[in-house]
Amino acid sequence: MRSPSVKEQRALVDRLTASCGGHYSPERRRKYFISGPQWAAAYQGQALFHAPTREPVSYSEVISHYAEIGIGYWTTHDTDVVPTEDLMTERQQKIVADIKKTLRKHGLKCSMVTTETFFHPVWATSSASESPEVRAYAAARLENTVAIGHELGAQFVVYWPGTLGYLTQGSIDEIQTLRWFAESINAACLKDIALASEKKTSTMRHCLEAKPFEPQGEIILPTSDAMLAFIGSGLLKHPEMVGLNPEYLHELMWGSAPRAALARALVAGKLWHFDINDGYRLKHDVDIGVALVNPLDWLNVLILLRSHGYQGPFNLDFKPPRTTSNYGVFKVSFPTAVDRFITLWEIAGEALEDKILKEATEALKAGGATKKGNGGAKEIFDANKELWTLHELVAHRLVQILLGVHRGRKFA
Ligand code: GLT
Ligand code: MN
Ligand code: MN
Repeated sequence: MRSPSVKEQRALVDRLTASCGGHYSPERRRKYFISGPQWAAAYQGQALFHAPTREPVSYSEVISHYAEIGIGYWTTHDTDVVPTEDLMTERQQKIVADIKKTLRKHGLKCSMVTTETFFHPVWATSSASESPEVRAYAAARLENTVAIGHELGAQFVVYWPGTLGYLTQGSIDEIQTLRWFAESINAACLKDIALASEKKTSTMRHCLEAKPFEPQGEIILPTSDAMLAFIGSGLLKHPEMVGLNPEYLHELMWGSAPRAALARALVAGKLWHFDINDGYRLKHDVDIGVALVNPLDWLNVLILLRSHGYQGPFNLDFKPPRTTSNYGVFKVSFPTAVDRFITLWEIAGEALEDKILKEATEALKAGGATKKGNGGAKEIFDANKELWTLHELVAHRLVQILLGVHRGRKFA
């Protein structure tokens, strides 16, 4: 094959993307509560051992590209759009006013805002630091994010506590740290209540996001389950305002089953926001696009969420790989991620309607008919033992549905 020029490379990417067999229309994509983070689209490909591979992208570019693609909601950290030194100044107000205009112009809504409490050196001892100045500054930053959220009409605010942990055992007092962390969340909730009553609007949903490690070796609130315990610990003034933003990969990173973690959050009534992506068990936060690694698990996750009426946002918290160009971020990364999600959502709907799965689950729930014996263990087991083979058949059927085999594959 002849080596293509850069211009030909773009044409090749376009042609092969189109050859993948079509895509959902922007109108259709907008029907889902799918949000695109500013930081995901603007990620330049840098990491500890990696220099950036992409040019910076401004919020207006991100918002206009999301509009073209059909991503209806936009999410951001405070410092994704306002430089740290401009926060809580008039300069911030100007930027926020411009963002509002840009969102309106492109027909997007801001659904979530979040505070960056991990990147700047001020957070080296975390936002729940021993230093009272750092803690007061952290609380002010959270309150400021809530104010930005109200200004932009966001319903959700997320807190990923980043450096809330340690590299060396014993260097911090965990109990004190948890109390201090709660103080900032309390300040944010009180600010929210005050703003909502002043503006006669509703309060926001404050969502905690866990990650088991990175950037610290040990994290104090490493999992969604730990965060559920924290919400119920008595340290929060308004636990009813605080819920979860689990991230798919963060649950895999500690070796759990994300679907089970989501189920526990649903049972607690705290699954409010969901970061969607993919990656590998017990490894790093690689933030790969949704369903590129574990499509079957993703199908199962969406079956759970569909059947239990999850109504919250699906936030595309993935990182386009370093090998993808600036052009590719908006031509390939985001549209294909959205389309894989919608396809799996639709397939989850098909699975819920599948006659074989329905009959199998109903039969399992009915249980095997016992004869009129004494109801002992052996009798119960004997009455069910052929029925329970259906577990494996259910798994087989789900794979068939994922692969589209149920639509009719010729086995010749
Ligand atoms: C950071 C983290 C993400 C969080 C973002 C929100 S920041 O990129 O790895 O999972 O959702 O603070
Ligand atoms: Mn996330
Ligand atoms: Mn992640």
